[in-house]
Amino acid sequence: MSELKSLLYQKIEEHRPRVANLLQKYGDVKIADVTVSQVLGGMRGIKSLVTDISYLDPNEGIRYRGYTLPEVFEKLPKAKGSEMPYVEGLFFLLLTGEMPTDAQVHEVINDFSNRRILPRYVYEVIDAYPCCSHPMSIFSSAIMTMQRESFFNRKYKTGLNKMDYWDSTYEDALNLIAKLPEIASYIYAKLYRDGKRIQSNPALDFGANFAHMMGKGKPYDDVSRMYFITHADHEGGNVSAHTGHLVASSLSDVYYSTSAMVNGLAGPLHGLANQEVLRWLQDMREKMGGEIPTEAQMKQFVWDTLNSGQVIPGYGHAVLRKTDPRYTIQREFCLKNMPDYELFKYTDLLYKVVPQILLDQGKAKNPWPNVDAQSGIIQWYYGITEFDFYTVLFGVGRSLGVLANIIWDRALGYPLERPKSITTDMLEQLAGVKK
Ligand code: HAX
Repeated sequence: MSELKSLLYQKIEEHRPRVANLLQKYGDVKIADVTVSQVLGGMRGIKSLVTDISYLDPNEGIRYRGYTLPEVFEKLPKAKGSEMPYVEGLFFLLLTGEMPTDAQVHEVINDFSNRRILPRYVYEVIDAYPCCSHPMSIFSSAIMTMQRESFFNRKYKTGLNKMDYWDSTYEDALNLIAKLPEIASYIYAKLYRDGKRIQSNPALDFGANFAHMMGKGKPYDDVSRMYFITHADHEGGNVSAHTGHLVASSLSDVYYSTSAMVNGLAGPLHGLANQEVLRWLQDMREKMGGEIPTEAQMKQFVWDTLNSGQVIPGYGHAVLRKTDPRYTIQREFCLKNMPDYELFKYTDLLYKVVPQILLDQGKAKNPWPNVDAQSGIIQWYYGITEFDFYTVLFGVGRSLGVLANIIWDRALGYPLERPKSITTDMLEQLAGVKK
């Protein structure tokens, strides 16, 4: 058994009694009341999910296993000559809660490498898609196609003990994660590079191999590592993480759950916002004829967007109430690597003007930028200008967190998710509007 799996097993054994104790002795303890506006308002702030993998503080931003993002980037092992940590190290941290050693990370790198080969039929499914399809729909289908490989399903049919669900789910999850860079880069090759596939290199880690298959050298390997790590997890309630958890709660396998997660990510209020930012910026760039806008012109452009009833993509958040640290990490990368880049100047100017405009408009609860305000600029700078593809990158990263969560869901025996709905009549009665 790998060190990762045996350490995980030990952690699961330690954790199970905590959940059992809570349920047996403290099951009736009240956590909070729920208001009408929460029920009608997308369940904002209702504490009804548990995950130990990450926690989102509205003012501080995300912590992975208790570590802030800057700490994660500082403490995780890095390849020689790289500024960004190995993605495999992050997965180790998410699963076990422990910072891995270099040797532990290399064991995961080898493990992923051994699981990376895609069945031929996945390429055929990708090839069969009509040319104008969105990369996210192809990504979702490619994952779905592999459902027949599910180890968990095969074991379940033979009469699997509930305590052992996590083991085959772990195998499925690692098999899937290891294949995602291959799937994503082939979708890119198929849609935008005449289908010219670059074979993976088994000697490379997750980030470097993805860069290699995208036809990019350094520093795109670090860009990929940074991208996958910053997008990996954002606690349990966001649409993608929640969808993955929800679908898996019916004991659907990780292929069904991850494909569903990807579908949730593909909406413009969630992961697709990264492509919307670029679409919006390119529109502005066209109007400016290549000139950098003045502050006044930028303000006008932002107001025009708001006045036409659209949202400013990349700004606002359902939980965060400050600048997203995922934005800050990427902004610092830009300041270091592309301070004079035209599009970076656009985003920098937006950072200056948008928050005050959103405050003046008085609607958005959070006027600050989120992860998507900055990420596409970096991709564009390194030659990935097909912005429809950006959410696929998000999906590869988000799979790390979602799958780590699903393994733990199985380990702790979390039940089928089934909240209660009520009618508008009942709400009116509860509010005292109707007798
Ligand atoms: N531009 C314009 N208006 C905005 C806004 C923005 N960026 N953010 C919020 N608002 C508006 C809302 O549309 C809402 O208007 P109505 O009352 O007319 O419906 C009002 O302000 C209150 O919304 P809120 O409570 O502040 O925000 P929500 O929790 O409802 O929504 C969203 C959070 C992220 C969906 C929202 O801020 C938004 O649409 N942002 C732009 C799209 C975006 O960047 N999405 C990515 C978010 C991060 C993420 O998940 N990445 O994957």
